[in-house]
Amino acid sequence: MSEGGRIDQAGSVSGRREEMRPEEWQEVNRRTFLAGSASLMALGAAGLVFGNANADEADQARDPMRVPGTLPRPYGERSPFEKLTRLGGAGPEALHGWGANAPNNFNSLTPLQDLHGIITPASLHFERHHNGVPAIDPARHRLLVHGLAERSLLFTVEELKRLPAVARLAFIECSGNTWDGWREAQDVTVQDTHGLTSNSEWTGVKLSTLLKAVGARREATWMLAEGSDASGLNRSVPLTNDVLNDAMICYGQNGEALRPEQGYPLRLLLPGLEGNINVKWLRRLKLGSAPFMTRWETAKYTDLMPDGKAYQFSLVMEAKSVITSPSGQQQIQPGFHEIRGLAWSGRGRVTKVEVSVDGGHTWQGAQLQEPVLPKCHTRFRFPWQWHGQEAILQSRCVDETGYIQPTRQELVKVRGTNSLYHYNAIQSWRVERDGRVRNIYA
Ligand SMILES: Nc1nc2c(c(=O)[nH]1)N[C@H]1C(S)=C(S)[C@@H](COP(=O)(O)O)O[C@H]1N2
Ligand SMILES: [Mo]
Repeated sequence: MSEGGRIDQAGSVSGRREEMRPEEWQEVNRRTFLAGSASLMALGAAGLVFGNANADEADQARDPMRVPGTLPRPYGERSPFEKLTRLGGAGPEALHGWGANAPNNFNSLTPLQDLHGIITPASLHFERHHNGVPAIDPARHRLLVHGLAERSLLFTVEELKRLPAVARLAFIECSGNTWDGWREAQDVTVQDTHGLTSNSEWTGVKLSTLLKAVGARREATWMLAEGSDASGLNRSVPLTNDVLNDAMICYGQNGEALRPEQGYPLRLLLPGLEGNINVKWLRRLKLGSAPFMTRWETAKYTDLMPDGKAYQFSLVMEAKSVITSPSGQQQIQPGFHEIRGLAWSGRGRVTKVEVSVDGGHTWQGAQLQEPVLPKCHTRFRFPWQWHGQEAILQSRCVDETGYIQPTRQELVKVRGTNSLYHYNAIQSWRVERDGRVRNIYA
């Protein structure tokens, strides 16, 4: 190679590669470690060990600078070193839900403890199927909109994609999320307790666009939404102003088509409302003037109150937050930790998250990471020094309506413990003297 780093006339890049000598590597490693420990000591992080980049013989054979890399792939995959997975979980619905004995009645949980930011990769979005994932050919799929309207319309997926589109970020949370709180499950991870919530960017057509197209009647105050899976899940949706503003029929998730597990090719998105009503594999919307009282909203997806009455159509997912690290079953070392977590509310934006490291005696504001969007996961951070003493870590969320996430005691006082769904109390993680983290019910 010639000097200069120019591209010559033949178009090949010329220039010299400036390489580090082994002595330089050693010097840099020593300095990096010292500088690193000095600056982290300022944060109180003595004891953090840095990986040694020193190149021994074996490492040299693997040196990515000495062999050409691989070619681009038609469809990307994560690094083979990344092992994060969803986890099958028998949630309250799989155990007690409608069709508990149906084949492929299944939950899977998002690994919240190791995710960054607010987007859940589609491949790690939690799943809830009452009868497995159907294989649907989008060319043959139809959406029927009918009932209390001037006309009935049958849409192909392509026709829906031609209509004006909208996109937004929103979480979907199963109302059975955090049911561990009702039954006081012991020694569980945050994936076990809170993994039935995920957050995506969704693209589709506004429901209101379709209601205009069919000429919905004034009396149409409810809508039946029906899925085309083997469970034939169907739910009544109240056509409130909030729903009319928010509801979408989605075909896009995080920039590509919905995953089969999330309802390919079409799903109903009702931001802020319980997961169950976000009907997947959507095939029919029927307008009516009263709820349709399907088995899903009478026999199941109701909340049994202390007086023995069942609360129906408890659809809104109230404000919730959780510290995702440190969290259940993790092992921490003394020193600096950034407490990290997620907060969300089905009623709008999160306005404040407070963190307690002393079991709720004192609270301090956490930093919210932008963007803070309505009905969307919001990430929070809080710097913390752990000196090896027992600590109880908690977070509590306040939303734009002024609602404050309750303690377990406050929640149980109103709701009793007969429910399976809609548990949103403050989560407590106890850090034991040896650094082991365990969930407790404070
Ligand atoms: N057609 C149909 N829609 C469905 C379901 C289903 O089993 N069939 N499960 C519901 C439940 S209980 C939840 S919590 C959400 C889960 O959505 P996800 O699997 O995309 O996370 O989908 C809802 N929509
Ligand atoms: Mo659910």
